[in-house]
Amino acid sequence: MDKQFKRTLVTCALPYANGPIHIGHLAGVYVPADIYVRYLRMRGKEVLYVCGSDEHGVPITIKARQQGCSPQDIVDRYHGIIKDSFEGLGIHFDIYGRTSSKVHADTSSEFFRRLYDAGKFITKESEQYYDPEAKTFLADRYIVGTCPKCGNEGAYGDQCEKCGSTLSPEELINPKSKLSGAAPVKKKTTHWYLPLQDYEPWLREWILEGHTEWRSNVYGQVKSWLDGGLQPRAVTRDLDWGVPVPVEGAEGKVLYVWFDAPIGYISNTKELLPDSWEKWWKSPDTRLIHFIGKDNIVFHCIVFPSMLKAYGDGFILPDNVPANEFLNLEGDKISTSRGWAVWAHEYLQDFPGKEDVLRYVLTANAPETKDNDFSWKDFQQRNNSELVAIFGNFVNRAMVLTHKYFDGKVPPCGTLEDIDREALAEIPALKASMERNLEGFRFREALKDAMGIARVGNKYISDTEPWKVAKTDLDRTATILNLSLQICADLAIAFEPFTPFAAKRLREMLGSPLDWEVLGRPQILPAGHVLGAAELLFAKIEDDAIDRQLARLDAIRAEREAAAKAEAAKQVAPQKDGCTFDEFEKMDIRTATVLEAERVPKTDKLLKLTIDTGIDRRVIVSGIAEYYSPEAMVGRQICILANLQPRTIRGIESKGMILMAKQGDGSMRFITPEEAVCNGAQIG
Ligand code: B3M
Ligand code: ZN
Repeated sequence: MDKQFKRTLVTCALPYANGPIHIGHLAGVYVPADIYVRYLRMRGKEVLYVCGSDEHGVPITIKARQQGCSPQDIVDRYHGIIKDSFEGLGIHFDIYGRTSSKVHADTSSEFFRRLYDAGKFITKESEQYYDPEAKTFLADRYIVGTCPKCGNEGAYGDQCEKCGSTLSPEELINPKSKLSGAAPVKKKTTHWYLPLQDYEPWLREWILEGHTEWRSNVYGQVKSWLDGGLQPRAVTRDLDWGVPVPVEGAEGKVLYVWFDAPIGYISNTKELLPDSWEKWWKSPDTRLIHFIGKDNIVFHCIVFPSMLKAYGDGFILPDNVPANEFLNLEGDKISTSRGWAVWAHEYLQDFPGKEDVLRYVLTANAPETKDNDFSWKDFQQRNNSELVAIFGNFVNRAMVLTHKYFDGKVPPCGTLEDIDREALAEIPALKASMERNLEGFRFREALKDAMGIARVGNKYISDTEPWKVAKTDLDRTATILNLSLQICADLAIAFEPFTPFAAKRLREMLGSPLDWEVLGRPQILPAGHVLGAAELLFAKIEDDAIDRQLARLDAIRAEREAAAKAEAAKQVAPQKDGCTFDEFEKMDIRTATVLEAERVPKTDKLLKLTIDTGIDRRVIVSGIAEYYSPEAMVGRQICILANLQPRTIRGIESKGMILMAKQGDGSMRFITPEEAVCNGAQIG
């Protein structure tokens, strides 16, 4: 790590308080940030760890409207749930603030005003959609209509959630306001814009030349934005929820949520440290790190830095922005609207005492360089065969044997053998690698290093078999257990950033505080040191717990598929080309009754039906076996096209065709007269 910095300010993206947080958020932002902060603290660094809820923006107002409550009710509810989820997972920010606070309103308002006074904004008049009945401008999300791409009638003015297309309100067919149902009209409105293009040369120099060490996904996104040419960005909106624009003539306007939210990092710091916040934001000795997801890169690398630059006054810029890619769930994109997610607060309820397991699995599979997948089977497997079988098992053996043979006291270390020296030699190398990886934001690799120490310990104790040696040589047993306990102490330190709950229990078992510096040193725990009672660090996760989670997801999938099918079934084919009455008259359509029915062997779709047509008994082969069983057909009255030319299907001569109603999803139902009629009645 760069020596020039005295302290580190770590921020995590402020979650929108319009829903709970899920594993995608945790893996993308909060677990890696927490690992980093815990590591820095173990190394004795001065760190401030800031987050809070993002409580403005249109989605919150929509949710409030849907639920018939105020936006404040919504943010109060989710702020509480999110805050508790973080605490539950051991993610303890120095402050978890909120952008609906007074300090935030004052700070962001002052920020805007200063840029305004300094002439840093331009104004632009544009035409925006307006609801003439509700008498308010409409955000794109507030306009619904038919998607021009897929025909979904509930598409939003910014996106169709069914086909995923990005839309603009102009493209919607038959647009309507969500507020009143009225057709929106265009109306002129004026907004303030930050002319980002003015900052382009400076951004190029600062990031493209100055921060080549940033992750390639982050650097690459910044480069493509800059190469594509920056445009002025509106920093205000016509909305009634947010921080009012603090200038004359701006009634009904608020700061755009992406203008005020990053200022939330500053205001939350101010809220916590009203007298000393500036040392965290305005000192070149402070290193600022933003942990975010990839969809937030442009705001943290281009927009917010340009705002800070425009403001001046010594504000520092991020030294790194380790943005992660996305986490999928069981092979599908996480989707809050479809419920396709694992929610943090539900996980904490379903798996009490297993906070570390989620942290561990999300780190082992962290989407650091590409999108990655979370699956429950992998979750179970990593717990059972890594945390339990390697880390937990090793610690348990070392502890239990020490209690058994040495009364719970660290036994003395005698003469070392090759096998001892080899095991011990691996640890400093793993430590050094872990440090490099943690400082380079490669948390998956760092976790592998930590797990490497557990593997060394587990292999050492398996190979040396102190439980056998104890029968003949207690001195040698003492040495083996002494070294094993030293490795337990190493693990208590190495795992503190990753699995802090287990690390704490392990430190308590070992009865020793332990700091980073001693990791890998010989004889961390002196001979004679008294250990606490042995307890299991991790417990096996059984199939039923996993099956319950999978069943929940299966139900969501089934529901989604059923909805998609029902939707497809509704699709109606266009009218065919015209036909003459004579052409129609040629067709002999009449009623008939099914006398016998059987499957055509070796096919899935065909039934062989023997029918009474009123004029004869004949056989028709029909492709309805997917929809009707032979038993269900016998005795049914149907309609047939009697004079269709006979065809031989699978060796059976089929004379005529059964009339079926075919729906958009391909499913079919036969047509039957409303009341029983005689066979052979002509239809026309
Ligand atoms: N609330 C977006 C998000 O959760 C946003 C982050 C704000 S960070 C200043 O993706
Ligand atoms: Zn669509």
